[in-house]
Amino acid sequence: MAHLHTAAHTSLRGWLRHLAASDRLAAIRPGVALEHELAAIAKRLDGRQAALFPHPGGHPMPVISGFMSRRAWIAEAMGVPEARLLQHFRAAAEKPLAWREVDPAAAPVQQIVHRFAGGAADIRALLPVPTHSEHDHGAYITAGLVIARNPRTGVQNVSINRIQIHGPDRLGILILPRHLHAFFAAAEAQDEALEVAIAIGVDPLTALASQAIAPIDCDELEIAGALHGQPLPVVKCLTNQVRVPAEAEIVIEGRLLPRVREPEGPFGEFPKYYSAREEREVIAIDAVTHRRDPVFHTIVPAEMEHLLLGAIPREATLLAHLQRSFPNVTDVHLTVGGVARYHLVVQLRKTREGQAKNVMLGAFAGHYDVKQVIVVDEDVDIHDANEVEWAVATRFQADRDLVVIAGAQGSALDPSTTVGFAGNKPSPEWQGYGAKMGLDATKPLASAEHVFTRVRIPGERDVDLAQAVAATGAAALVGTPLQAE
Ligand SMILES: [Mn+2]
Repeated sequence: MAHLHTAAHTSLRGWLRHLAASDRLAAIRPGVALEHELAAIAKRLDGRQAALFPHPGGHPMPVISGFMSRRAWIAEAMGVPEARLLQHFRAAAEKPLAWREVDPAAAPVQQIVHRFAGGAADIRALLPVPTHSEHDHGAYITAGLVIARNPRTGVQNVSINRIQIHGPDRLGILILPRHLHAFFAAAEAQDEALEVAIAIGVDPLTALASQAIAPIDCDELEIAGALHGQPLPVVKCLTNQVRVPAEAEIVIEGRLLPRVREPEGPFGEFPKYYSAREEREVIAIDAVTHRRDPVFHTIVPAEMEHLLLGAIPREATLLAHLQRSFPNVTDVHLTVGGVARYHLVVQLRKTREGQAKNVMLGAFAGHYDVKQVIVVDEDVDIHDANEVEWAVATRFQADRDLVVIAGAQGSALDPSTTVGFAGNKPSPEWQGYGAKMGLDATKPLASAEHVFTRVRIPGERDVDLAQAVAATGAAALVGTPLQAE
């Protein structure tokens, strides 16, 4: 189905109705178990249909999963052709649109309020939080947009962090050394808590915007506004100063506690391995607000929704980064097999010999997670793994076209970087220490006639199979089995 420049989908419920109308939303039988069964069903439908779970574990609040599990769906939510996905995201990230604050009365997310003071509420009873993978410590919020304010400037940051349910009013959280980490470090240095809000159940474009690789003083909700083509309506939390999407399904209001660490994990992460149980930051819950009939969103870890949410903003950033030095880089793709983080394919309109190696060095510098770069020519479809392998098979020689850089910074979640630490976990400054590999799979600019001419059958692309295939059955032409000798 072709969806050319239509309006962007700015509401989660509108998007779910749109998926339902095109047979992309499966209604699951009521009452599946929150522990493993829900995630198992969502995983089996991953990339084919989103799944809506009524009464999961008997809970009145339904769970939704997998509504962003194809690249084409995300382009459709943006209202652009798939080929324009990265440029469109990049344009929004470069030109954010300030949000618009609305009154609580105009904010669906504050229709129902649960205050937690004095043990008045229990998060475990309020929300249907699934347990996903086999060795996960327990129930995890995996699709929560964590919003916090820079303690110095008040500018907000948005990130998705994994959040473990610790107790009735307590959450554990993994905070990687990025923007939220910097805000909390500043608050903690003053012995102060950091106010946070966790928005669960937002529209696809707001979720995608939260993953933008943006400067620390950029509020990702403004990128959401740019993707929507209109300012995002936000509302002030009831117990703190954080502004949250007014149209969200659910918001948890709370505080990151200074000088408090509690065990969090293990948890099955995007590389399809577990990350270990360690002492990590803790959030105390002050309130939960939600719509009258909320839907709880869960992302099944390491599946397509998780991978694409990370991949598209990274691809957009890497493409912009490369094109600043190499305007003849035409496209990039973080492959699914490379966990949408580690393996990058770059498409290049090569103009000089050796250029592919410069491009791969630029890509390694673009993001430390990038571990392998394959550079191919413009005729190779970088979204087709067979095409990329064909280019490596026929245009690459390891002694000439391979670049290996030893001892560089990589992803701390890549288990192969722990080998050689004799059973001990590497200390933080050695985590992710590993090698980079680049493959120049471009053909030479000059070669003898037909050496690198790709086989093509004239007219192949123009064949109209509906016209070419005869209406009469083939059996009449070849005889039936009974007539055969
Ligand atoms: Mn940020």
